[in-house]
Amino acid sequence: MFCRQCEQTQHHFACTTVGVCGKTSETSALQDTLMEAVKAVSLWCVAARQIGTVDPQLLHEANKWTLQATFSTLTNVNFSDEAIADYIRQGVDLQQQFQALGLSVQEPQLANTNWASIQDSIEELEEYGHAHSLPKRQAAMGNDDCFSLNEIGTYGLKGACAYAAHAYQLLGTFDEEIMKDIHEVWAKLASNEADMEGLLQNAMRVGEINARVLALLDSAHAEKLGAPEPTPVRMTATEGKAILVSGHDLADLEALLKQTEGKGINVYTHGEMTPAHSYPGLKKYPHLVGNYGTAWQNQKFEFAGFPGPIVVTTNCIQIPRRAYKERLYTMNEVGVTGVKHIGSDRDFSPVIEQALEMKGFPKTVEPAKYHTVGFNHRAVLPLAGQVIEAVQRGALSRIVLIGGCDGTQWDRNYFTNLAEELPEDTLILTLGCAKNRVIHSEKLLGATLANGMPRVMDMGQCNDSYSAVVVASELAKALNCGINDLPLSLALSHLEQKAAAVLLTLLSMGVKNIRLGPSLPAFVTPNVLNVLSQNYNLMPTGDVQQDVVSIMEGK
Ligand code: FSO
Ligand code: SF4
Repeated sequence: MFCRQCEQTQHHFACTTVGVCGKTSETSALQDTLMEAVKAVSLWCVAARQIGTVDPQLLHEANKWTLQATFSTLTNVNFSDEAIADYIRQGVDLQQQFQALGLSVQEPQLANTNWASIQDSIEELEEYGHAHSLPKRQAAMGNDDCFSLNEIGTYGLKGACAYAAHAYQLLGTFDEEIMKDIHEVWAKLASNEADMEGLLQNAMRVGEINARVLALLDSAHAEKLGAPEPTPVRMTATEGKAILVSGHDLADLEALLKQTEGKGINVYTHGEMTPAHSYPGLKKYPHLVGNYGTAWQNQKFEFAGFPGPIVVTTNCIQIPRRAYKERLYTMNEVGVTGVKHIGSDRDFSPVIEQALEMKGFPKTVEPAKYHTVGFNHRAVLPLAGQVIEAVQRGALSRIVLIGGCDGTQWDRNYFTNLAEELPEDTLILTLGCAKNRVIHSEKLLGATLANGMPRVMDMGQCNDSYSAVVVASELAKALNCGINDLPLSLALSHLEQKAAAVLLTLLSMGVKNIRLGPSLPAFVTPNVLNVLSQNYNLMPTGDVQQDVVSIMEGK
């Protein structure tokens, strides 16, 4: 295997024997095959849209499959060889339906791969993946810098597909323009052409597509569940039977809340589900009692200690310990061999039965602790006047956004230290599971600015990154300046491909001076990094004290 798609990759080089995430060489090879199938189906979708007369049902199925199959290959999503092989087989079926239409296609060699002849066994599907591994594709392109740009586009587009899959979960429909663009970019990424300029533009196009996906997801959340509002969330346990929900998918949580109504079961959020408490359509359920645990990387201990079943709706899942495997349930694109999977009918009966059989929490923890979530752009923009006034009076020196992923590495403490070392007249916005590096800080707990506004405002899941885009754009408009002229700095903690998509979105908007850490991605070559530094002043996180000085100087 050779996988370097995420920040935790071995020795900041690549996982070559087994993934740091636990992914086996076999699963990795199957995922390589699946991604070749995604590109092949995308080539057919591009050709089909060009003639414009293809059965809409076939395109709908291809859209759905593209998003879900891609999502299954993100870091910490699917460790089940059977599930990945099923996605490949569905892709082969789609490809054959397109082939029967007699379309003409770019990259005919890939689009016309005779998958049918190799899909009899999982071993054959793996073999194909080994033959199309990253080093082989890199050698075929023959230019490491171009391949690096191809990888940047690939990982960013994986993240955008995951966000689009979330939007589909909520809406049940696709934005056809977005899907057309996603398929066109996969088709471009299928090419071995070492076209530096074209691949750089392609990466920025991924960022621009992802901006539209995030906007769609943002409106889908608000349309289905109401506008998020600042809401204190109980962070301590309540006596009684319990179910824990992790991942990002709010539609799944809503379905579980409906099915558990009146059953005497308390529902808790975990990790990236925490912002769920801010939605009127979810917080109206009194049995959504609070949050349990912290970020995804602590799940092995936290799930083991939870006295009820656990549902993981989307990323990030880790290969479970025996201590809780029997009460773990996956959904959607998530999969682990031997773990029960809730189907698309969202029938939670087995989860509910198990929760009722278990004891739950023996007593309510007192005193209770609370953390406020819900500073979505809809809640922050009404405060824009206060923010601008505070900036103009000199009462607010800078706004610092700390977003992205959390993870196990000790050097992610950079983000905690940065938040704690920033002067007291700075406002800290958090996003994604990186928030966990900030919200548990005793030093920042309950801190306020001179005008009484909270010093730390959490804008939501990484899925809510659109909030940062809206707030920055609106503040720039109100102050009649460019985004880069705002007293705003960004520090991104990246790990997986959703974070890559968000980074490309920010770059495509022309946002400069982003600090990226805790280390730079292994797939970025020195030459490509030079281009990104020159064009966007993208820089690695450094020494906290020095970075605080530079941030306060607007650098
Ligand atoms: Fe975190 Fe995981 Fe949301 Fe990521 S839970 S690390 S950017 O998958 O998706 O923020
Ligand atoms: Fe390694 Fe990350 Fe790939 Fe897992 S997803 S195999 S940790 S690079």
